[in-house]
Amino acid sequence: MSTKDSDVVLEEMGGLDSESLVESICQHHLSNLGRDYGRSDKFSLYQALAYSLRDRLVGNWIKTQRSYYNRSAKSVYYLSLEFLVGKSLTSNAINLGIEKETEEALGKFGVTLEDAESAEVDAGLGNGGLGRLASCFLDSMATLGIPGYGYGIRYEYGIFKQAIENGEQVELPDDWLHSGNPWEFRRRGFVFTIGLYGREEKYTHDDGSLRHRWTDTAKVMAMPVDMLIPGYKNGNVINMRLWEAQPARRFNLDLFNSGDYIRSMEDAVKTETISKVLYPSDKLSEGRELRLVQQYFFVSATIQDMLRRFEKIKLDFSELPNRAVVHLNETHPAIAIPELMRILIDEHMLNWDQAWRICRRTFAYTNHTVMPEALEKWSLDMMRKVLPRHVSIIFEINRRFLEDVKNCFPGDEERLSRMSIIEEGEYPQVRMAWLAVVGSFTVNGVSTLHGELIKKNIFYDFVEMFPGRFTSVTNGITPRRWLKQCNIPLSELITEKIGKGWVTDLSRLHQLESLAEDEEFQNRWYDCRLKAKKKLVEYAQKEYGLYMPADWMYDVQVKRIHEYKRQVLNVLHAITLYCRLKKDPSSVAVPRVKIFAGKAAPGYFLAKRIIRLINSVGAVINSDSAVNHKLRIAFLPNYRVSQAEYIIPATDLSEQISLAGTEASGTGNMKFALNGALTIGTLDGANIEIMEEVGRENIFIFGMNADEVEKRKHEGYVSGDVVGGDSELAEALNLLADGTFSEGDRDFFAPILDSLFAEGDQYMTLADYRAYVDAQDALEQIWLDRKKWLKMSILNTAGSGHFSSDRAIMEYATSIWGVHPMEKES
Ligand code: 26W
Repeated sequence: MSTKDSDVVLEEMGGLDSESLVESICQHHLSNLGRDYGRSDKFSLYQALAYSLRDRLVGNWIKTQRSYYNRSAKSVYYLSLEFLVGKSLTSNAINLGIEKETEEALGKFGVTLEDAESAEVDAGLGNGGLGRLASCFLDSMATLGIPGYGYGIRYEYGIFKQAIENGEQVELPDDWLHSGNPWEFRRRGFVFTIGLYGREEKYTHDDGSLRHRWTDTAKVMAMPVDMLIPGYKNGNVINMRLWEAQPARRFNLDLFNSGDYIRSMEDAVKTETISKVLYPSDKLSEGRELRLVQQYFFVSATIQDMLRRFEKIKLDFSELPNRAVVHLNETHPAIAIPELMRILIDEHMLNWDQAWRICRRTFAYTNHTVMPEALEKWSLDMMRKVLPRHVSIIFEINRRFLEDVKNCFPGDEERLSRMSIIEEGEYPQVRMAWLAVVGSFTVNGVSTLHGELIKKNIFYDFVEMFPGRFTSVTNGITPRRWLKQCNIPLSELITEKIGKGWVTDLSRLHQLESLAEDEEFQNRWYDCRLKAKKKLVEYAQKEYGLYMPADWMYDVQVKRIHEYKRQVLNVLHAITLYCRLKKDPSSVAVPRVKIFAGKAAPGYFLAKRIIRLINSVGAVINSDSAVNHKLRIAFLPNYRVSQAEYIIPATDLSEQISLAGTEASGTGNMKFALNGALTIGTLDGANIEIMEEVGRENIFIFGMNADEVEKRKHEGYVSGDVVGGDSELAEALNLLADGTFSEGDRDFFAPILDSLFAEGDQYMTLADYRAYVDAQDALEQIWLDRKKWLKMSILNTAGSGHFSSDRAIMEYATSIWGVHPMEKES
């Protein structure tokens, strides 16, 4: 069959009308599920519909991939150890442009799209912001027609499931693949071999040159598992390729033949652990061998896949940077730099300078955090054991780099040790961030402030050497999932007023500005917001038995639990309101429910204690009839993408209260503002840009800015000093200490109090307390002025256009990657 004939098949993979969908759903019940469609249920309908949508994506996926190939377009390889996908059913229906038809088709089976999606399990292959950003970026690349691929690991277990028992976090395995994944294609025939361990060997090549090779390695196979990512109504479908580890051979034949059957099986089991589980920490760099193996495993498979494609077009390797750009999402995939060097030098016999010139033009690196603990460093000993050849390449990169440093800054010995990729000491370490900076042509931060801060602190020495290398691209979020999909009433109202163009050109939301004071529009805006709140009420009641009256203010802080994000500051405010209400039940004007959600890294003791604090304070407040008519606390267990889709549209007040200078960007902050929540926040990360976009008068900014934080630290901040002058703060802290929230156990919250006093209050929670409480008091007055609040809410949505991931991806494409949107093939 010629390609032309088969293209007929591509077109025939399924009609987009509701009748064709009904037919497909029935067919998949028979062919894939082996079930009677007359006895379908939510789960079978979800699965059959997912297969039906996949049928409708795959033709366009093949066409998209072919057109990259036919045009030899330069493509982006977005390497990320995390993708926080969430659910795909509704999102794929929307991007295919068949949401209505899908609803109609499901209606024939007596369920809604929301019902069917409730049977889908979140793909939670990430920890938080960094992973969700990667997924928003793929949505935008597909939507804009930027040629590219997402690459990562197909973890068998994603981020743990959080249960709350006695107010405490309990971690449960996330067995997300338990009932299969209808979205993926597992490509058993397309595996790559990955080497590990072994040793480096010198030898003389036939041409007489002295060469190196990596030998005696253990072998693991990487099998691609593809998930299709459609663009919004444009026929593009890009690929997210996740690698699954498999034993090199079902049986290790040597061992098998020598009769050691059990040991050969043990080896197989060991290799399968590589893609078993996502590391659940977004704080400490783990330093574990398995994590390094995960990183190398997916990087090596990806670079091989990239070179396989490049070699098909039969160009000189020097052309590689004109055909591919490898984007490193954090340093997690930075081992790609020595890996590409190794392949070019050892396997393709390029000399060092040729190979290095190629590498230096191929990689770009995004930094996502200023926390020094999160900067990755690998023990040199461990790395030498796992990747001996790469270590020697890193040494050579470092040796040449330090030569350059010496030439640039003669006589500056200290600088050499600061800038060395190898950190000397009793236990020498490889500094992955330095490796990423040296090996990339661009390094970017994720907000304007963050971009400036990393230049001023962690990368200061490098900026002096490579001033042009550093930049920033402010993060963004996809307006498809984070407005159109999760907030249907509001998005329909917006479309009615300004047309549907905002979905792919979010800056058009500015047109709402002229309606901000229109009373009729405000009332309709209010109705939409109320609908979203009622939807959350129902969800929280059904899933968790929580009660939250829809006419109260929803004051929301949902994100990973971290000291720097200062959930404790929010709790101190809750305790202050509690104290006021105890003294005078009419002293608090605005009824509010403080909603919290978020996971703590399993090994992060204090974060777990903070979860317990939130729940304990909540238990006391919620059951006290003297206060619970005005104040409640709700902790929603197991925060995840699909839960965020309920919470965010229902939020009145978005808490973005990190210590200035600590949150690189934040992306939740953008999702809330887009949906019309008002922000109470510090001048941190992208909050600053949100303020600039929505207007200083439409956001509640409080506390120290990053410069003031620095100054205060420099002067010598003593947290105890602020308590004396603030009786409300002193009272709140006393209640924490005297056992009020811990059934009389005075020691229970001591670790939290110690962090605020004995350990110096690193995140300056107490220093910002008064400004925070004052800002809360002031915003209550605005809440009471309903018209004013609604106006501000509308102006927040209107000013959020800048935070589309489409804008962010266009910035990457033009100012970093040098790639262009594909014109549609005629
Ligand atoms: C090595 C352990 C580890 C794992 C993950 C360290 C650090 C991370 C991530 C960098 C943490 C993270 O998700 N950072 C967040 O990235 C978002 C997307 O750029 C930003 O919006 C957040 O501010 C930043 O905290």
